Amino acid sequence: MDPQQMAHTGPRKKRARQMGASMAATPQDIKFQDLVLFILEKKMGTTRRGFLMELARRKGFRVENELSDSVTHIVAENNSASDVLDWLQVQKIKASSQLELLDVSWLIECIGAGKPVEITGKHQLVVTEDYSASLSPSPQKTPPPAVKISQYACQRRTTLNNHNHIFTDAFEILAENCEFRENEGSYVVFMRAASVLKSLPFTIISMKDTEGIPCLVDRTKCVIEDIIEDGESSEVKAVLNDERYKCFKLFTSVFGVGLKTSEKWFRMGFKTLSKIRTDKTLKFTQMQEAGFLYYEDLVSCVTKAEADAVSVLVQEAVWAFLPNAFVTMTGGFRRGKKIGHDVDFLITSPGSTEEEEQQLLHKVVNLWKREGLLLYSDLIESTFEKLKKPSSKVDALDHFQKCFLILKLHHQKVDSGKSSQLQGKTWKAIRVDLVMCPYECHAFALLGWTGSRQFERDIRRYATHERKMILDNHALYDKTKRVFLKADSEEEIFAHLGLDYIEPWERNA
Ligand code: DCT
Ligand code: MG
Repeated sequence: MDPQQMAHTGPRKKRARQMGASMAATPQDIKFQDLVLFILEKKMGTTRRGFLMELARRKGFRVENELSDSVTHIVAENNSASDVLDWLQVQKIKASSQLELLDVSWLIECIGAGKPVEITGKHQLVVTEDYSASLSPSPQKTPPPAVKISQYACQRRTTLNNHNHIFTDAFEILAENCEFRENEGSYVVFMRAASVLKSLPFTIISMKDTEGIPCLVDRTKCVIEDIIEDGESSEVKAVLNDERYKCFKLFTSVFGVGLKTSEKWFRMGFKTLSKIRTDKTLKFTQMQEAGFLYYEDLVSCVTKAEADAVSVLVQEAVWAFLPNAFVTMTGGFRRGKKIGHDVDFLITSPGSTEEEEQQLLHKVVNLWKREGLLLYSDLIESTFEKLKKPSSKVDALDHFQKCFLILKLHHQKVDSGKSSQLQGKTWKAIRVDLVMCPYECHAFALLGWTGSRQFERDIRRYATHERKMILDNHALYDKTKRVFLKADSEEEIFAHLGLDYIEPWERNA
C-alpha cells in the first residue's frame, strides 16, 4: 500500500479551518443582479454560513459579507422576524418595507434550483407576538429523501441537473486518481458515491442530509464533511497537486495513450507533451501519431451541433450502401449531453445478409477516404460467436465489429462567411465510434452503448445479484431458467429485469 492510500484509510485528522481564501475573495459571475443577499450568522454559525455563501455564489447569487443598505434579502436560520429586527436595530440598520426577511429554506431551494425561487409564506419570517415562541427553531426544510434510494443506478433517475457538483466533481477526481493507480476497488467506491449524489433532487448542505443515502462509506463521508466544513477537500487538493496524477491526466488526454504508455512516459521522467512529441527515441503507434497530430481539435470537446453534423455524414454514407439500416447516435449525446469527447453510433440493418453486414463499415470508411474526410481509422472485425453464454465480466467489451475514427468535419457555412474562415482552417477533427451489430441484438447493444458507464455497471450488477441473470451488450441470459430472453427494445430488457423503464436522459449516473 502506498503512502497516498494509507492517508486515505488512516484515521481522519482535524485540520485548521482554511475557509477564508476560497470564500470571500473570488469574484463570481453574478447572474441575478436584482437580489443582494445577506446571511445572518446568529444561531447559524460561521462555518455553515460560509458554506451557504459559497454555494449561493457558485450559483450566481450576489451574497454580501457585510450588511449594508444595498441588501435586499436577509436569510436567517432558527430566528424569528422579531429576532432579526432586533438584531438590525443593534446594527443601526433600518429595515425598509422592501427588505425580505427569509428563512434559510428559501436559500436552500434557490441553491437547489440554481435560480431564485418564488417567495411564499412558508419562507417568510413572521413577527411573533410571543417572543418565547421565536426561540423554538424554525423547521429545517432540506427535503428529506422521501423514498428509499436504491444502491443501483438503474433504479434511480439521474438527469443532467446535478445539484451536488461540488461533491461529485471531488469524487470524480479521486476516482480518476484511483484509475491511474489501477486501484479498481477505490475507483468503484468513489464512482458510486458520485453517482448516487447526482441522482439527488436536492443539494447536500449538512451531514444530516446524507442519512439514508446508500453507497456512502466512511471514506466518502469524510470527503463530504471536509467540503461542508472547509469548502474544499484536502484529499482532492493533494491529488490535484500530485505529479503522477497531473502527468497521467495530461498523457491520457492524447488519443491512443492509455495507462501503460502513461506509466512508461512518467517513469522516463517526461512532464510535457511537447517533450514527448519531439523525442527521437520514442516510438508511437499510428493511433498516438494521429492523437498528437489532431490534439488541439480532439481535446476541445465535440458540441451537440457538431455531433448532429457528423450524424448527417454517417447516415448519408451508411444509407448509400444499406438504405434499410438504422443509424442511432448513442453515448453521452443520446443521454442529452451538450458536449462529449466523441460521437458514438450504433448501426444495424434488418434483413441484411451477414456478408452485407460485414462489408458495410469497410465501404463507409472507403467512401470517406475517397471524399478526403478520413483522418484516421481502425476497423476491428467482429469476434462474435453465436450461442455463446454472455460474459460475466462487468466491463467486458463486446464482440461487435467496430471502427474508431477521426473524421474531418467541415465547418458549416456561416452567413457572409465570417467566423469560421478566420484562421484559415475550415474543418475540425472529430472522434467518431461506429458499432455494427446484428439486428437480433440491437436493443442490447443500444442499452450498452448509451451508458453512462456507471449506469451500465449497475444494471449488470443488478441483473447478476438481484435476478440471477447475465446482461451484456449482446444478450440477457436467465441462469435459473437457462434461456436467453429476447428483446426488441430497451423497454423489454428493463421489463425482463423487473425494472421500471429509465429514459436515456435519466441514465446520467
Ligand atoms: N461504455 C461502457 N463501458 C466502457 C466504455 C463505454 O459501458 N468501458 C459505454 C457507455 C457509454 C458508451 O459506451 C460510449 O462510451 P464513451 O464515448 O466513452 O462515453 P460517453 O458517455 O459517450 O461520454 P463522452 O461524452 O465522454 O463521449
Ligand atoms: Mg461518447
